[in-house]
Amino acid sequence: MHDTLLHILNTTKTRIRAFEPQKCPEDLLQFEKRDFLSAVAGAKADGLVPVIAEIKPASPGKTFRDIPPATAAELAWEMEEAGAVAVSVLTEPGVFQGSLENLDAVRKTVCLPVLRKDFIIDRLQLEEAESDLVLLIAGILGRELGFFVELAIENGFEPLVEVHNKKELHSALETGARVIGINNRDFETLKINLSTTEKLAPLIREYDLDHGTRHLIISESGMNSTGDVRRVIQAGADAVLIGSALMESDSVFEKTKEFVQ
Ligand code: IGP
Repeated sequence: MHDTLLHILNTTKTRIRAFEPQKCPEDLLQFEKRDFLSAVAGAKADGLVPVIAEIKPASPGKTFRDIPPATAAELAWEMEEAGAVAVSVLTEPGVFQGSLENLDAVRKTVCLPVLRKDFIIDRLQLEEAESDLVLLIAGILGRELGFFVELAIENGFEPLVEVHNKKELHSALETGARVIGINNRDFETLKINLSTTEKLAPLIREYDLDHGTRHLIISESGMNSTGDVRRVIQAGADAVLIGSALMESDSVFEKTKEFVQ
């Protein structure tokens, strides 16, 4: 087939997908916050792995794909169709090549809860964009973590507090956050070690037993196979956050499905 025709067919496919009837009522699409905790509980009840699928154009030293807003919307739609419980959207425009426009396009397209993935260091960042969850990185916010957790909650967000070691975990547990992300990637070396989840998840479960609380544990980064996912779930994670493996695959739909089932 001629290249031009192939191109037309491809763009037509994109156009048709873009006009797929929206499943959510207009008001829900725009304004109401979507409940992440129920989404996770629902997937578990169905015997599925709760997967937060991430739209990530690039990561340090690596470019995956060019993702303008229309493409972000299409990828999110594939993730939703494949059974993901939430979509994470990088909005950091430099190293990760993300954008607030991508976040906006995704949240208008799917009904899933959407996580804003960025380096939040200023309260203004909590006012500039509409998302359901917001990432707060304990290692970056330090003593201000508690303040940002409260601010996020006041503004209607579900804060996902990211930790990488015991010290950060302890400060996360002192806040009112219900969702804790264990990042398997070390920010200093950028190396992945899934044993980070195996080390920290049991400490959260212990804390919960002692305090009568129930945190939701998300294992983040470095998972490439269903074996990897099984390993962190076994360690006590309630859900997984996967980016690179999806961005590198030919079919985001198929790859997401593989992790979900
Ligand atoms: C996804 P991976 O290895 O599947 O692409 O990881 C996600 O965990 C990662 O993008 C991430 C991240 C972050 C990105 C975790 N914490 C903080 C930017 C900022």
